[in-house]
Amino acid sequence: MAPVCRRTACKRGKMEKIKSIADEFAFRGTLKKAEPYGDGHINDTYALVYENHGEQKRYILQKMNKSVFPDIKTLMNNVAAVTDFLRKRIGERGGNSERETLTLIRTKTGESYFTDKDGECWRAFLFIENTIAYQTVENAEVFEDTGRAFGVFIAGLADFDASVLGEVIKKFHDTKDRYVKFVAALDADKKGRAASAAEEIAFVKKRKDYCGRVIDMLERGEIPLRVTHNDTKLNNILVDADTKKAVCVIDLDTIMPGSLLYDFGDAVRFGCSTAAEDEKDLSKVDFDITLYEAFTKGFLDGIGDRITEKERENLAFGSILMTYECGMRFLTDYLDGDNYFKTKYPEHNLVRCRTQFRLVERMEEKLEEMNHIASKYAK
Ligand code: ADP
Ligand code: GN1
Ligand code: MG
Repeated sequence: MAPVCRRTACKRGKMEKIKSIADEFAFRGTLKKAEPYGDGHINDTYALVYENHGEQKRYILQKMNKSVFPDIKTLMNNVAAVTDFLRKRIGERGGNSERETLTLIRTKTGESYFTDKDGECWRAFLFIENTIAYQTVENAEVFEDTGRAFGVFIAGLADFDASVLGEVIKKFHDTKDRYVKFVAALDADKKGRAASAAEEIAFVKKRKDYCGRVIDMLERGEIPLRVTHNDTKLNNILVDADTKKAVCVIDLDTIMPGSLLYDFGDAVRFGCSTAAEDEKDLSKVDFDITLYEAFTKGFLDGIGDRITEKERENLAFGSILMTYECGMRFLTDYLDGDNYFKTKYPEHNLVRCRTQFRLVERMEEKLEEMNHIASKYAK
């Protein structure tokens, strides 16, 4: 008998498990294929192919990350409430609700998720076909349209009743709290990694005063608390493969009350970089102001008069803050031993942190120009 390599056996075992989990959901037809899918840092995502009366249909199956989201019930209530709301809205304007928002596939017993015998939680969605989740911006027009879609998305949620949403991750974009967690990880230095990140640690400390600026404006009521997505990176929006128009905002796990500056800033953080989030060669990492202008133009067009003047004035700083915060989160996770973000090698989080801080520096240099762009496209 040919020897079975351990890795292959392990993969096969995992796929057997996926098949048995898939069997719990109300998919139509026979499962033909299941494979890992996408580039998310948090959940384990699989694409499933089912055959029904000779026709193939794909679905997304996800194992949710329970250490990131300890309260899966609240998380799934949020996802169901938001997708129900969006589905109605899309229907009212004659859109295609199976394409323009996520559609949950329930379990055979009608639940929104399934808990397996190990306590892991799974959910499923219709696969939104003929779309692309970009890892880097293809061109300015596509990014402008992404900005418009995020603007429309936030404006559309303005009428959603925030009181039905639970706070799935407490203090998610509370940068002051992120700083406290960073200091705790640094003090503990569990893995003895602080010495290898001295420059990055100094970078965070030097900019400590950034941490309170947005959260304090929210607390003082100077900018509104809204229902926001909170994780608006480019691969969380699906773009039509033919028309290159934004189709659907996905990854709704972190929908919670927050600031519009978080959503704008996080999209800029990821999309305006000239390199990947984990590029090792920092000479390739720069902030593309042309892309920033395109995104800002689209976003302000999409959100229309729903944005306040104070928010608009702070769009550029919001971009710096979200990039600083994300870098600080990668650094904290590096110091803590990589417990949060998925990593492929031991310095992965440190490498990611470095790209973020390079972007922060470049944005700081261009702050005035960025502010000018926001006022240029004011409605
Ligand atoms: P994570 O929280 O790990 O980022 P996501 O929900 O963003 O998980 O899913 C990971 C990736 O899977 C996305 O970036 C996208 O490429 C793909 N994906 C997720 N849901 C769908 C869907 N309904 N249709 C098509 N692709 C999807
Ligand atoms: C995570 O889930 P994903 O990969 O879309 C993270 C974001 C970070 C991002 C950095 C729930 O996003 O907050 O900005 O990685 N999501 C969560 O790439 O922590
Ligand atoms: Mg995602």
